[in-house]
Amino acid sequence: MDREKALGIVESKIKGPRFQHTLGVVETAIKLAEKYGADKEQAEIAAIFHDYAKLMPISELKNFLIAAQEDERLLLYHPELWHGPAAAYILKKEFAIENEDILNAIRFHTTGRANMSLLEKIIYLADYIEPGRNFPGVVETRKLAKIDLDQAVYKAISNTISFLVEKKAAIYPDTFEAYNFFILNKN
Ligand code: DGI
Ligand code: FE
Ligand code: FE
Ligand code: FE
Repeated sequence: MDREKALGIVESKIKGPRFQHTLGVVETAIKLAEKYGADKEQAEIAAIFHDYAKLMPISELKNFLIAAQEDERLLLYHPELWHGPAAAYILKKEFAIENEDILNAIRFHTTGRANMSLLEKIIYLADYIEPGRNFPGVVETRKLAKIDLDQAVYKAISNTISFLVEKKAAIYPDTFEAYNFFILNKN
């Protein structure tokens, strides 16, 4: 699918600030792909669609997770975690996007997971550091992104976990496993 068509599909679904965020993720993901040697077109498509399902009603998201035979634990956690897996399912079913790495980058963009692929890391990080973001720690993470991809992704994940602990939110196992993977494999 080409860029313009993909952007049109997404814009009709998520207008306004959420679409501006998506454009920021696209720009950032392409830069990271260039820097770290990932496929730029794959990064672009994954970034364009990553939040495609963000504004869907929870009941609809839930039906997509069931249809996709997604990990049932997701349903026990916050619905914020559902839009990535739902978007991956819809892309495959409705838009015939078959590339598993693109689908997984979208699927895991909120939680991360252990042993993420290069493309998964790029989308996770681009979502965190795109120019419109202003979380505490984002400036530091942007600096790291220019030097070391793994350190930057680790920083984004550990910031997210601290943020979740602070607001007493449940932490999904994939989020912890992403964090642990970087700690255990640090050299
Ligand atoms: O969709 P976006 O807002 O662009 O970003 P996102 O898909 O990365 O979602 C970010 C939100 O998800 C953020 O508020 C933190 C939250 N999140 C990430 N991992 C977990 C989580 N929330 C819970 N409850 N548990 C997690 O493990
Ligand atoms: Fe998202
Ligand atoms: Fe994110
Ligand atoms: Fe996003």
